[in-house]
Amino acid sequence: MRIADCHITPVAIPDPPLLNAAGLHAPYALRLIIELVSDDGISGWGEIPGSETTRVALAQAAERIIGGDPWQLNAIFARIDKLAQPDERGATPWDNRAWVHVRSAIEVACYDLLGKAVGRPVVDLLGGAVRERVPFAAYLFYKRAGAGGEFGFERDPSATGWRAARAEAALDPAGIVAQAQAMCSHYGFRSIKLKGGVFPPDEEVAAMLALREAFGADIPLRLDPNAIWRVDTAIAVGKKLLGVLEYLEDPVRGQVNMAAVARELETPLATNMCTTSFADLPGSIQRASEAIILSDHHFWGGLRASLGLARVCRVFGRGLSMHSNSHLGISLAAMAHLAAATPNDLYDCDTHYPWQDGQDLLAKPLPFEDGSIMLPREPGLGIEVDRERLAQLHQNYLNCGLTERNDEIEMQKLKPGWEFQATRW
Ligand code: GKR
Ligand code: MG
Repeated sequence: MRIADCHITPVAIPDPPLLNAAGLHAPYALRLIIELVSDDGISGWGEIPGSETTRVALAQAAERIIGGDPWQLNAIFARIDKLAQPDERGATPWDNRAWVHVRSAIEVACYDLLGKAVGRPVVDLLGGAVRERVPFAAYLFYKRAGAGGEFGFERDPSATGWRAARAEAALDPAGIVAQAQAMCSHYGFRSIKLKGGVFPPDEEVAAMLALREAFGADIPLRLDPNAIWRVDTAIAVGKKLLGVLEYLEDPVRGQVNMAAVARELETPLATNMCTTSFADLPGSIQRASEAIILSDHHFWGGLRASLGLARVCRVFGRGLSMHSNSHLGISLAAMAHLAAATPNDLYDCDTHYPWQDGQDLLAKPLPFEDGSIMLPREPGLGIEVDRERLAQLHQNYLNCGLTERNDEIEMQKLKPGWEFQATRW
């Protein structure tokens, strides 16, 4: 079998006005969809965060792998690595590197192809499942009213249930609790994460305490201010939330600061910002900067690389959770296969999917049952892409005019002069 063709489709998915440390989500979140077609006519799919820089890199890589054998992933990666340029994660909550994402897109699409070719699910190509259900966490955001997409800051008048609730504003503890109740009752999530770094820390402490009060001690809670606090602020917040948080995610920037906070707190620290590559791991281990690392096959360079990270975590006694950005069902399926093949005890994985639910490009979106995705058992990723829907999401992309994520610019539309600060409080 050879890779005969490759199609890269940028898409834009309606995304509500969610707030974070870097500003505000745009009305659309960008993704890149890759389809690899084999010479015997099988399609393999991958999905990664969209940006023009990544699209250009992916197109270059795709050209190089045409004619390659998808079973020979090491050779395919060697071809890609010859092209790869040094790039940087950046200070934003999301990861700006192009080439790790390129590797991931191509690897996932190859695995989907291979699974379909041999009639086995991707999880089996990764060594087989250690769990059949993959639990996810509710991912709460402070937000302005509105549903995103064509509805901008308006509510979507046709929405009901969670889709109606997700257009509500949530700007204080009561709003966050209401959002959590709507999301958890719809999906059945049994853990909750709040995206912080938006309001002065004491307001976010109040939101966490309100969640604890509303949900009780059996529902683990996490707070993630995306590294926008000073060390002293993080220590003070961590002490106020002692016994309330399952973990505190990226309270400060960089491993040295994380280690300084970790020394003062009993609550474990987690990261998807301070330790994000294999080159970062020795520093993380030596400094004991994080107790938990969030894997993410999109930016750790693929599924096999993420299993490599899982092994390092096992060897060094680090916990493992999973990071997410706004995404569609191809990514969700890949996350589920990866989590199912990961032998570590996993924290409930992050997913932004509820914010995109109902807008997927899958013919049959993967359902959540009691907060979990049941591992698809069909060949490959176990999904079918609806090409009409893909074309619509591509049209959104052409219409919306966005080519890179920039939450600061979106915030400036509401608050002229607002600036992202790497450390704010
Ligand atoms: O979508 O605003 C967002 C998040 O802040 C996202 O970009 C982060 O990468 O979810 C992420 C995180 O855990 O840091
Ligand atoms: Mg995070």
